[in-house]
Amino acid sequence: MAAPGENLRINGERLWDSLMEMAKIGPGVAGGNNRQTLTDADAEGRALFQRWCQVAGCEMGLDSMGNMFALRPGTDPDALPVYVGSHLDTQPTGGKYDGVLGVLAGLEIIRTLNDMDIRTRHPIVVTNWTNEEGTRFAPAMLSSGVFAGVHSEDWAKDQRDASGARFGDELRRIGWEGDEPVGARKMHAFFELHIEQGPILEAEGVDIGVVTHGQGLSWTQITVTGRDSHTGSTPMPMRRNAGLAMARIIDKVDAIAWGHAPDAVGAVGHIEISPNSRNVIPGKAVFTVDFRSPDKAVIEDMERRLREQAQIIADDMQVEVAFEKVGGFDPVAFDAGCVGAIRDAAERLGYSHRDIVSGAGHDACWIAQVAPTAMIMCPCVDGLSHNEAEEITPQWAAAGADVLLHAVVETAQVIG
Ligand code: HGY
Ligand code: MN
Ligand code: MN
Repeated sequence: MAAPGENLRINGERLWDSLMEMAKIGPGVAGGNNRQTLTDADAEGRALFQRWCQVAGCEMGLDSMGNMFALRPGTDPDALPVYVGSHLDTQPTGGKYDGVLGVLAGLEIIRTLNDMDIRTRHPIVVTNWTNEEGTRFAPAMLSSGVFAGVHSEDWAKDQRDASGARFGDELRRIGWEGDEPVGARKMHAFFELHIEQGPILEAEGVDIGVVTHGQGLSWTQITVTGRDSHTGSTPMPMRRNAGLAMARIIDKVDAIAWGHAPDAVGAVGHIEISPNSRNVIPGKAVFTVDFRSPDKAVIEDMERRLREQAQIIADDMQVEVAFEKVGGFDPVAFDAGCVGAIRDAAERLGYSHRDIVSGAGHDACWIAQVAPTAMIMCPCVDGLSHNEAEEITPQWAAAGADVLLHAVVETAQVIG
């Protein structure tokens, strides 16, 4: 396939303006975003993205999980489309670029091809995957997981947020439940541009991460049940303190991850304690353990150690402990052909690049199960993400989008 000329570049200013415009929707309290999935802010961001896609001449498809697909026709109607995209939903204290860069860089590719009147044989489709973050409704990458056949649609739509709201009801309430059967679409390839969300590229002064693999993830929700009682009048030996048991288990999570240094990671970011009253020994604690590693056997070993050690703590403290796997996926190797197209594009465009394993999970990790898939990463300042202070530079955004443009256009085959 003929490679595009190295002078084929996106319009970095236009991309940056679109990122800043989208960032106005669902603002956080410290300069980032709180545009959680299926909220009114999510609906507003979707509407803006749809308007931009329509102005760019795309036809918008919408499936029954709310996944959005903006199609730019190719010259061969029988050719499977090349998909590009990511997610517009954010963490509650999220940044302006996590996911959003990948969606709007996809739109920028369409805008650039329109400007230059370039036609491709394969159609190109820009995608917004619903609920990548998994923060309001677990698990992460929920709708790309349904698309890839990993989760059933019914199970996904029955997921509930902390207030008890049901995913399917919220999707319908915001008016973004489509008729298209989820997963019906077939892809020629899928490319996702994403900020690294870690420190490696910036520390090494490298413009482009050529993502060869995504590390695996495991989410175990633990429920500890003790007994509510008075913090003042209950003698220490009589207490069945679910909060203290949780604290001791969380300490073990950290030690288990360190036990598999340097690649494994572990933390607890979600904690619910009840009755959460200053003068009541907590009788219940619910929390989610997040383990990750590039090695599946290490993830399984960390899960096993967690259950063993949590059970010992529970028995010792006379509390009950229950475990529920609420999310996870195996380490994924991306498609060598797509990875090569990305690496060649970075080389052709003169951007420094290095192979990298994704520390975070992405929709591409599920889509890799149904189509040749690969990812591109750009650096982020101090490697910080899932924090309102998340920052990138316009140059990093443009470099990532240029490489995405070349990889997509080469794969979609330029006709003229
Ligand atoms: O959890 C993740 O890795 C992603 O940010 N949803
Ligand atoms: Mn993301
Ligand atoms: Mn994220």
